[in-house]
Amino acid sequence: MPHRRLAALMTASTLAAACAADVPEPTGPPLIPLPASVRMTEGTFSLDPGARIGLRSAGAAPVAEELARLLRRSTGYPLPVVRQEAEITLEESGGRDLGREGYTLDVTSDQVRLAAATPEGLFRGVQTLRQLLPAKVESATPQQGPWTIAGLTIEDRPRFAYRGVMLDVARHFFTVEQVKRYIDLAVGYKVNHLHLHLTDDQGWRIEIKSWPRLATDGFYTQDDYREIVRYAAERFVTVVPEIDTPGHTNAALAAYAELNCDGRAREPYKGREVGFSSLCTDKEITYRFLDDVVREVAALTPGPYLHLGGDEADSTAPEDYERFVARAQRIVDTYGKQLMGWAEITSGAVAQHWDPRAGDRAVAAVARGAKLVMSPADRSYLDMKYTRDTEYGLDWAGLVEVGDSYAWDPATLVEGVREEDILGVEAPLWTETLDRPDELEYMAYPRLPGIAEIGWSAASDRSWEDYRERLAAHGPRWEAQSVAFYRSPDVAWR
Ligand code: IFG
Repeated sequence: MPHRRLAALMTASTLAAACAADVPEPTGPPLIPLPASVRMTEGTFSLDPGARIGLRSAGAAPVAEELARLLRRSTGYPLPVVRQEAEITLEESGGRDLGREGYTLDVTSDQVRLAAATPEGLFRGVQTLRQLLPAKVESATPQQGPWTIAGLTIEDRPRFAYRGVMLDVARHFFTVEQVKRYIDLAVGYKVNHLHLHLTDDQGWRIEIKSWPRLATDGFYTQDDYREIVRYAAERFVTVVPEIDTPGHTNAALAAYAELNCDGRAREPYKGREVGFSSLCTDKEITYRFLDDVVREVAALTPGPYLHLGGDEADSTAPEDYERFVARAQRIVDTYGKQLMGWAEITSGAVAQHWDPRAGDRAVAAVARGAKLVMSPADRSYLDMKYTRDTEYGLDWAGLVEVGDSYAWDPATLVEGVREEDILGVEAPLWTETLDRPDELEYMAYPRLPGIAEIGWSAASDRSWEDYRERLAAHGPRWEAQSVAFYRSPDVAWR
C-alpha cells in the first residue's frame, strides 16, 4: 500500500516518472517513527569508502563519533570525523523552531546534511539516517555495499516529550550489559526515557548504603546504577528510577523486621501475587527508611523524576495511603526531584495511567494538576501475550497483537483526558514470566517501535495499514542485530 501522504508530497517529476514507467508509486523510506514531513527529491547519495563525517561545532562531536562507530562497524570504511563540511555533515543550528529533539535531514547526490538545535536533536536525526541505509548497516561485521540513500528532505520533531520504556528488573534481575542492550535497541526508535522498576515483593535491586540488607542476590551496586545512567545519558535517555511503595514492598519487609507493623520480618517471596504487602505507615522508622532511600537514589539520578510506585496498595488503608504519599511527596521535594507514580498515587507531578479499567484515576490525577504518562496495559504492556499460543507473558489485560498495540491514540483513549494533559507514553515490560534477554526481545519487538511512534509521530499521519508496511522492513534490521523478535502473522515480513 503506497504511503499516501508521502506520495502526495513527492515532486511531480518523480511521480510522473513512476507513472510513465507504469511501476507502482514508489513509497517513501519505511521510517519508524514516521517523521513529521518527508519530501522525496532528486538524486541518490552514495556513501563511499573515502567519505568523512563533518561537524561544524564541538557539541556535535559525541553524536558524530557515535554515528561513525556505527557506520564503520558495518561498512568497514574509515569514516574519519573532521571539523569541516564533508560528505555527511552534522550541524548545530538554531534555524527553524525544531525544539530540543527536532532535526532536518537533507540528502542530495553530494551530501547528507543533518541539522538540529541541540546534540540531542542530532542524535534523534542519526536514528533516522540509520534507517535510510540498508538493513545490513545494523550488522556487527563489515558488509558489502552499495550504501545508497534516495534524495529527500525531512523536517521532524516529536509530538510528546516523554517517550519511555520500562524494564521490571525486580521480578527477575537483568545485568547492566543486558539493560544497555535494551537501551541500544530502544533509542533506534527515538525512545528518550528508561523507567527502571528497581524494587518489588520479589527483590530489591539497587544498593542502599544506609540499609545494606535490602539488596542481596542480584542487584546494581551504586556504581552499576551510575554506569546505566551514564550509558543512557550518552544516548540522550533519562533514567526514571522506581522504588515501589507502600505496596509491592515484601523484599524490604523481609530484609528489615522493624519495617513491619508487627516487628516480624516477612518471608522472601518469589511468586506472582500482588497487593499483599505494605510498609507500616504508622511507624516513624518507615519515613526514615524512605528518606534514606530517596536521598541515595536521588543523588544517583540526574533526571527530574523519582517514581515511588503507589500501585496496588491493597494492604494499605486508603487514609493511611494518602498520609504516606503526602509525606513521601515532602521527602521527594527535599531532594529536588519531581514525584512520579502509577495513577493511584494521590500526589506528584506525573501519574502513569496503566489499568484500562481505571481511567477515572487518570482523570483524578489531571484534576489535581498532574501530567499523565499513558501506559494502558491492554495496548502498551509488553508482557501481555500476543496470542493464546505465546509461550511467555501474562494475559490479565487481554491478548495484545501488534495491531492492537499500535491502533490507539493517547489523546482519545480515556474520556476526560486531552492532548495537553499528556506528557507522553511508555511501554512497560514486567518480568514475572521472563528471565532471559531473548525473552525480553521477543515480547518487546515488534510492539515497542509502535509505542515509540505513537509518542513521536502526529496522530493524523498514523494508520495501521501504513505502519504495518513500514514495520515489515524492520524485520531484516532486527535480524542484522540478532534481535529475537516475534514474527507476527499480521505483518508481511520482508
Ligand atoms: N500490575 C502490576 C505490576 C505487574 C503487572 C503485570 C502495575 C502498575 C500487573 N502493577 O502494572 O507489578 O504485576 O502485567
